[in-house]
Amino acid sequence: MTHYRSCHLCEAMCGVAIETDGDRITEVRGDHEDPFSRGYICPKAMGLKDVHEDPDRLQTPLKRIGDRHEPISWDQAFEEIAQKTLEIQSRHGKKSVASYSGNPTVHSHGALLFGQLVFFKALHTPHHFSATSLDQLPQMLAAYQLFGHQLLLPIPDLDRTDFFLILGGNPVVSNGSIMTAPGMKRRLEALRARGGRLVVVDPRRTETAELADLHLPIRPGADAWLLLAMMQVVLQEGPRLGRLEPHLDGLAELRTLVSPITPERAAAPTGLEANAIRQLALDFLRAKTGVAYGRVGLCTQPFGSLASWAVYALNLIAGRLDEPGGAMFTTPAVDLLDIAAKAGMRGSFGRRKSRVRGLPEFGGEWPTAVLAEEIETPGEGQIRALYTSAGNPVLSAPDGRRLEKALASLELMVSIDIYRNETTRHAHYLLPPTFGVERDHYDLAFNALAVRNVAKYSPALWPRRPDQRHDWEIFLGLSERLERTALHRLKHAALGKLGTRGILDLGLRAGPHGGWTGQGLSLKKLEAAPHGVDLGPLEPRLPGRLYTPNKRINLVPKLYHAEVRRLLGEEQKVRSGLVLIGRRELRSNNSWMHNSPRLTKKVSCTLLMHPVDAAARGLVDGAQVELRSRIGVLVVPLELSEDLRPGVVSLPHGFGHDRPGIQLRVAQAQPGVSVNDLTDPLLLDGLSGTSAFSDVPVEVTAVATPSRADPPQVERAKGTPDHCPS
Ligand SMILES: Nc1nc2c(c(=O)[nH]1)N[C@H]1C(S)=C(S)[C@@H](COP(=O)(O)OP(=O)(O)OC[C@H]3O[C@@H](n4cnc5c(=O)[nH]c(N)nc54)[C@H](O)[C@@H]3O)O[C@H]1N2
Ligand SMILES: Nc1nc2c(c(=O)[nH]1)N[C@H]1C(S)=C(S)[C@@H](COP(=O)(O)OP(=O)(O)OC[C@H]3O[C@@H](n4cnc5c(=O)[nH]c(N)nc54)[C@H](O)[C@@H]3O)O[C@H]1N2
Ligand code: SF4
Ligand SMILES: [Mo]
Repeated sequence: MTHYRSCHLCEAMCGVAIETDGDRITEVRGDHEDPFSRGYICPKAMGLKDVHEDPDRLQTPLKRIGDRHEPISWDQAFEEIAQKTLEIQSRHGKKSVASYSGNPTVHSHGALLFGQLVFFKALHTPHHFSATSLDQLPQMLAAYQLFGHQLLLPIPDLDRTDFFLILGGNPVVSNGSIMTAPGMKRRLEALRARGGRLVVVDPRRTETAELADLHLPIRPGADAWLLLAMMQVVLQEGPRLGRLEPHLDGLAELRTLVSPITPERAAAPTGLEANAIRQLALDFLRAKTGVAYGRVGLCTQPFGSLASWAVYALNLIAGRLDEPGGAMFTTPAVDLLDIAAKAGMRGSFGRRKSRVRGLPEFGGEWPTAVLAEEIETPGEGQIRALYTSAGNPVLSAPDGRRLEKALASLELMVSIDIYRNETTRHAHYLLPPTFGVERDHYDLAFNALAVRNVAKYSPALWPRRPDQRHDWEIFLGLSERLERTALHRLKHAALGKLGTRGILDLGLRAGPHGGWTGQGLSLKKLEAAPHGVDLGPLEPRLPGRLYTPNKRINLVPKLYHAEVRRLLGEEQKVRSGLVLIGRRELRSNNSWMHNSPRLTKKVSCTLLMHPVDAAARGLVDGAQVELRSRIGVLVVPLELSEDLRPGVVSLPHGFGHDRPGIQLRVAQAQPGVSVNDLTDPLLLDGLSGTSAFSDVPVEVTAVATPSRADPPQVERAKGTPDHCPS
């Protein structure tokens, strides 16, 4: 039987055709009739089959007894967990409970709707954490500050642009992020074929940089310098405010702010030539259409918020915002951000400070960098119970070893996850939901971040077995037992009856393409279009789409003034020695797709280093080396590469499957090391508290007795973990 759906493994939303025989998947291929992806898939699509059929995937709720996990029923699990949670809250207060949501949450409409909107409310705690503060928070903060809504993110109009400037993103490998566009390589090649230019700013000559007309190997962490200097050139040359001019404030302030930051001045910190910076700014300004776009490498650095704001501001003053071929806003079939705004949730920043370190709240969350200390530090509000859902913070958050110890000290840990991995092995209760293909699917988030307005509903391949639960049913089951008043019972019963399908139908009908009569988009209409529907190119949406109270854009919100001063204050910072950056691999997905033999065959966890740096240290290709930061030491194989900027080394994240007690046999056989055993919870984007995984100071030395057979090792660094090196 053939099933058509969207692959939910990354943001690209490729249409897949899946052949099944009983409960087995026999084939996964690209769906040529999907109007958006037109048959494209990447090698990872086979992960849909491999994860579904993985014998290590958990199938039943588990309870920890001693150091073993034993199967229990869903009812027993829900009852016991709720009872223990309420008991801990009655002893230590509501705030003693916390949640952590990982990346796949965003790929499940059920988890998004019932996790955030139902379950979090039932927990009655202000302590929430997520992968946002390890990722795109600086972009959300900039959107909140400039456009009045943390989810109103501008998307590159990739298929119509003539000049695409990418900073800190590698879409050829990541398949695009905050830029949903299946078949990224094809689209970038099409850009060049129509005479457009692609420029990539990245300390490594990445797979995307390979395709570019120009690659600028910037020094890690210096993008704010580059972008501010580009703005200085644009303002000197004469900004193009275009259609948005009557709605903009703050141009004079921006001029004052960036006027001292000339290309000549930015040359030293960026490691780029002044002429190259000036020329880039002029080319960007003069191109027929153009867009600047920043992603993970731009966000997760010490000035990530400043750089993310600067990308948006540069687009604004070059006339690139809200224009075809520029950075545009989507008109999604389910307009989640508008629904959120109507419910009073446009975002928030700094309303509260974290208990131990005083980092700012964002959108009701704390930076994940403070999770370990909030568990470890006694006092009112100390976290004693933690729910994790679709996350693996032991491998994805800074100083995973410390977090691991903290997790082991919790009174209650509950994990909703399909695997027992480095994080969930610590759980007292492990609740495995159905996996992607076993549930229906609608991309609430990525349809709203796509380079065209599209919509597609994917039915489940099979009805779930009676002993399985979807994510949303787990959240509802727990909520029902946490809140038992008559009113809550009514609410839960109504939501349960509606289910994700009912809510989705309401969202589609209420959305900009929907309707309550037969005319507009509804679930029924989407079900009748199994390959998905195309709702047209992105269209100018401003000023109507703005959520700022005065419906205007302030080019330089106050927060960023202080950041520019901080940047200038660090101008003379001595930059010597090696710094570490990350990377992603095509056949990998953060920490959780390393249990597929077919995908892991071509994935390797090596430290990339420029031959010049290796020669200076007497190191050779393939040698085992010690990689050391303030936080710890890892032993990893070295891979020499001229693609790296000298002075920079690169290690991918998501590995380190050598921890005991996990159930991931393929991954364990090829464990690699976890870069986050080295990254530092004190190294942050100074404004938002996002972890700065880029620009981490490290040393690399030969291992005393080098041997390829050496297992990866970690030892704790000496010194005080609570003291920042700089
Ligand atoms: N050093 C360094 N660290 C990084 C990054 C980096 O570039 N460098 N990148 C950061 C980024 S961008 C991100 S997004 C984070 C990711 O950080 P996390 O979200 O914490 O980690 P993931 O590895 O994505 O883990 C996803 C988990 O979800 C589970 N899972 C998969 N599908 C489902 C499902 O349908 N339901 C449920 N309940 N569980 C499911 C998997 O088994 C896995 O345990 O890592 C961050 N960490
Ligand atoms: N195959 C695969 N695809 C994925 C994932 C995966 O793990 N594997 N993860 C998914 C997730 S959760 C996300 S968020 C997206 C991420 O999507 P992208 O952001 O496109 O992916 P990255 O490979 O993290 O790209 C970050 C780039 O920033 C560069 N960089 C590092 N430091 C700096 C710096 O200081 N300045 C500049 N200019 N560049 C810098 C790195 O060298 C790297 O090339 O990918 C998603 N897709
Ligand atoms: S690019 Fe992403 S959505 Fe497309 S097949 Fe690969 S993993 Fe799936
Ligand atoms: Mo991410």
